[in-house]
Amino acid sequence: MKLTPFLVGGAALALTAATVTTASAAHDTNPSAKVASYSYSLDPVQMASVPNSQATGKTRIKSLPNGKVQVTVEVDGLAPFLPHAMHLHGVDGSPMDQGCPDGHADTDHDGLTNVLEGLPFYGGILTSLTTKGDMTPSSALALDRFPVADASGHLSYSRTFENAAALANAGTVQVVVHGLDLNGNGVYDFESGPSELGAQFPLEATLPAVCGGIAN
Ligand SMILES: [Ca+2]
Ligand SMILES: [Ca+2]
Ligand SMILES: [Cu+2]
Repeated sequence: MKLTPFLVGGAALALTAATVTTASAAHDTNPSAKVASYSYSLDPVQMASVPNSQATGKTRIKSLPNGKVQVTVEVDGLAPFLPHAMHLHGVDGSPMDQGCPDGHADTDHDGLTNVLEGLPFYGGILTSLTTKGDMTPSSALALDRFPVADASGHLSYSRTFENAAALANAGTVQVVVHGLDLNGNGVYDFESGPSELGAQFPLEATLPAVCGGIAN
């Protein structure tokens, strides 16, 4: 489903806000037409049968008139005390609505949707949602600079930054949060093997956990 951004004045904001709370993925608006704001639910990527995988949350992406982008992410149900790599995924310079992986993403039928199996859906990495420092795709797995879920598995993130790719694609990106503790032992380990992104990374650290975007 393609949703057309609303461009309305302040008088219509109350109505728009109500629309946002009842839709799983909806654009909302701001009194300034120069501010585009997009809110999405974050839904589990993995099937319900995958242990410790059913986190949920919400995200908001704002493109600000000063050329910056603000991204907020709130997730519940993630692996506690572990860092969670998060990215804006999409297609830089060629805005197209992709989406989050569906039940057909697991092409090797191992029961898990891997990062690379999700790529045809959410696209490549435009921005690494780190807590500090570099935010380019080269920080995609900089686990020492990603937010850490608290003792109850809640992750809260907000950062305002300049990033041309994120700004140009603010309305079409997917937000993907990674990291699942499949065996529930409190660490990312190699019991489930290494990530397809690099033998030094446990698969648990890179598996997509939740995803949200315009098409879901
Ligand atoms: Ca798979
Ligand atoms: Ca583990
Ligand atoms: Cu990602």
